[in-house]
Amino acid sequence: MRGSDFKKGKGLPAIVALATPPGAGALAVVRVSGEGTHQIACEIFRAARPFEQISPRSAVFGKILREDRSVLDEVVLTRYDAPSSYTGEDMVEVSCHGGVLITEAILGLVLRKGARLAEPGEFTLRAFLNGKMDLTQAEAVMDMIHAKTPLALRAAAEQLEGRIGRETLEIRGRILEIAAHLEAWIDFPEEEIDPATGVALAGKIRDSLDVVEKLLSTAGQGKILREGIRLAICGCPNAGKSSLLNRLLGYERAIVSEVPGTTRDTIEEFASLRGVPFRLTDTAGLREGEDAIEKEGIGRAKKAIEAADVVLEVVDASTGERGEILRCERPHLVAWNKGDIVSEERKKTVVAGDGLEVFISCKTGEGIPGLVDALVEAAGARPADGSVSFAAINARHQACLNRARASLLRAIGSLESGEEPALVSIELREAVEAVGEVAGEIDGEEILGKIFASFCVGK
Ligand SMILES: Nc1nc2c(ncn2[C@@H]2O[C@H](COP(=O)(O)OP(=O)(O)O)[C@@H](O)[C@H]2O)c(=O)[nH]1
Ligand SMILES: [Mg+2]
Repeated sequence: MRGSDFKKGKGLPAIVALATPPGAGALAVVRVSGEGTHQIACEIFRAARPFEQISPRSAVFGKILREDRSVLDEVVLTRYDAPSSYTGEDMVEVSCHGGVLITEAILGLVLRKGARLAEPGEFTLRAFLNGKMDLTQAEAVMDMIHAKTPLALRAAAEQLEGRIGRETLEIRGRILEIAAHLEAWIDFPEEEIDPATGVALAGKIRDSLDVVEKLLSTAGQGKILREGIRLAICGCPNAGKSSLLNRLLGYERAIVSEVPGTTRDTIEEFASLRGVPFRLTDTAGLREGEDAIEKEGIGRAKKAIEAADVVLEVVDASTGERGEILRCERPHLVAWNKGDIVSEERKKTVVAGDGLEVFISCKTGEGIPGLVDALVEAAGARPADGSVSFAAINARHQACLNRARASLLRAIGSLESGEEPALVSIELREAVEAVGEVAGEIDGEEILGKIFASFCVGK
């Protein structure tokens, strides 16, 4: 985003970007949006009908011509007229053949005609500035693109539909109303707030606080859906940690060997377990390291264990040997491995039965589904009532709502201790501002620029 472009409304200069990933493919899409887009299209596109006669929101087959009128590519061009487009501006989308040179040549041509390269997230920023979507919906676009599991995708789709934005704007409206009510007194300083009204106002603030807290309670879900649960697989050398990683992934990612100390570095891989995103880390077995590299690997293993949301200890049930595990507050599961080579009798004596210990065999697959259930449960990926909350806030929303919560609590405190209405009103105004920021009531291009800069180019 360029500072000078940052004016709410129409008339921002044309930007162009490749909307599809770079590289060879059947098709690629080049997107152009902003002032002058249709003029550029008139100059570079030739079809059976002139560009001016193409109706909005229709796709037309034609040719992209270089300045010397030679044919660059045969394409399908879709025309959009403001405000009925993704950005709310005049736009065209060119579906060309997906070659690196072709897309570069089309981009170059559009740039020479006066557009500039779009910055990351700039199309979506314009959609936001033109009131096509609120900020939570803009963020949902990115969440959808980056969703790694079906659950994450559903949550993003729900957010794209606008639920979080609507809920926060509704609370904002309610707090604003209470503030206005209060400020009516401030204008007549001789009048005191009578206690009954004070209690009623505090009750109303508490109602808003409840909604804020309900939204805040979805933050954990949101973090899981967006970032995944960090699971550290640890235990003694040769317990079967790497075998278990491969089992959970469904392919042979880590080297499995009977030689203890084979895994020297930590290996991190993403897995979708029952639709819940997990970041699995296979670690070096915890023991007194034989050499410098293994020692370094063990150091990394300890760091991975410290950073994990859930710790999974693998124990070789045929030996029962258990090494040093870093005890911590986080859920700790024990998987007794190699169930295929221990007797049923021994299994009975080993499993403590507190629900966090399971018998498995990486060789036969025995017990793996049960382990996966236990992992999903230990991670708290599903709320206790078994439902999955699909409107889960992100870290930015959480920060805004925490500020709002603190202000509302202070407002209630001030009101109950009979302080000046002006003080309560200041707190309420702060809460209004903080809640409003969730959906994008933000002053300042810098903050918006930061939010959109994490998007990808062409979106
Ligand atoms: N019988 C049997 N052997 C296993 C099982 N899981 C792993 N192993 C063997 O145990 C050895 C160590 O496995 P590995 O996954 O490399 O252990 P790590 O050092 O903990 O990563 C290898 O020879 C594996 O084939 C199992 O469930 N049953
Ligand atoms: Mg290993």
